[in-house]
Amino acid sequence: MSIDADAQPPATDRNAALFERAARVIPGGVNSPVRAFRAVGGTPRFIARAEGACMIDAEGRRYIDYIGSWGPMILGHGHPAVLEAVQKAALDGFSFGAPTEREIELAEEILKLVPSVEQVRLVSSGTEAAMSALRLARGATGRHTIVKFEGCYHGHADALLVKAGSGLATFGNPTSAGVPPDVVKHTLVLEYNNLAQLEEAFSRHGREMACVMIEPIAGNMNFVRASLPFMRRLRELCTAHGALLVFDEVMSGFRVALGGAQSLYARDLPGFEPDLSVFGKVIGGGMPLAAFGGKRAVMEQLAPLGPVYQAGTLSGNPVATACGLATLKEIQRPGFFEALGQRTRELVDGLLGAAREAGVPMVGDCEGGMFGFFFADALPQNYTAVMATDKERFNHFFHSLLSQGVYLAPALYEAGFVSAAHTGQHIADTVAAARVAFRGLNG
Ligand code: KE4
Repeated sequence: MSIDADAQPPATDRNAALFERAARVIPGGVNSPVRAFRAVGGTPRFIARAEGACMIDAEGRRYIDYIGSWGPMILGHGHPAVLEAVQKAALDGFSFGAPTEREIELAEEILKLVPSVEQVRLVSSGTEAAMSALRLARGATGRHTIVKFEGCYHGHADALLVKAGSGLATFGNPTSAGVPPDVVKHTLVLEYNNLAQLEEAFSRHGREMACVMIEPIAGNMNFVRASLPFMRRLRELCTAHGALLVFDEVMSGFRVALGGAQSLYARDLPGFEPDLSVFGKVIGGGMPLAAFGGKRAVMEQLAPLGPVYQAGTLSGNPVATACGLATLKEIQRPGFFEALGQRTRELVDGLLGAAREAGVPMVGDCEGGMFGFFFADALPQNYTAVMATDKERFNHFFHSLLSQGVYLAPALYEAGFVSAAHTGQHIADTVAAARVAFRGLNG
């Protein structure tokens, strides 16, 4: 394929210079690995500022932003109401280490929007929320075994950095150095959407299962939905065996719908709800804030009421809660998700239409403000299928769009995000850039 993937800035470019300087003092030059562009190659862009649907890099180049800070920036960058709320909160104080009324307000807002949550605990990152939910599930059930799915990411707590063992439905192996095998020996890794494995896992291990943790729409496999039959059976099996169903909605929560992915499953499976939910990203509006919540009987196992310890210096931080609350207020405006969903659908349909015109095999899906696409003939249903899609074609596509001022997620296994600040013109410009990229892919 002839696209010039070397759409890289010259070494004199400030991004290249900053990357070189960063690498001297920060491992890999980044504070989170995916930002280093290692999956797609090339030089990461150092962002100077962002406004609305766009980011501006150190060279002053403007990009239409489909990362949105990996989900939080659902309103776009610099929304006036959010900015005002943060500025006002900051003037009142950054952090007190004592309870505040705004933490109650945010907790009440989450309970209002997510009926399955009767109590919620605020923390500072999705990793911390998922790790805490896991400990709570184990503490509340008195069991050790946990189940996760290959391709789902729940942050970097040791017990969750696990890949499937050899064969099906086996206890996992660490995906990271520094995680002792003992720490993951209770973690069972199954294939997403695989009903047979689910049945086998519960028949063999159901009695010792504390919880099953799942991304209900898997954004860490780009965009893969859990099928209705799979999710229905998962709920039934968890209930039958006394295992807690934990929805990791760090990415999908308040992003795919106002009530998260669980509200979509409840629409199709009357009465459906998880036992615990994990949130992040959107609820902080770009500030460090995440949460986990669920049934009161389970949540009251947490210190200081119960025996499960969990804590945090900056948990419920006054400035972060102001940012999150202002964001949650805006996304509740009438028609917000209808408009966002239409804009995202317009993007995906535009990209797929351009691919079809160019004879490039491409599939895609979206829900609310979250989308994904694959260079393949059919939507993947699990991690193995995602990783079998055309990575080289994705990477060429990524760099062609980046060189044309469109910033997609720099890895084929990452989802993309549209904000309320994206206009029809942003979408049209993106589709036009895709047409140029597809001409190159066929050249
Ligand atoms: P954080 O600790 O990064 O706030 O959240 C961890 C997490 C938990 N659960 C889900 C479903 C998530 O998607 C994440 C984090 N998502 C990644 C994007 N794939 C964040 C980007 C990064 O790691 O830099």
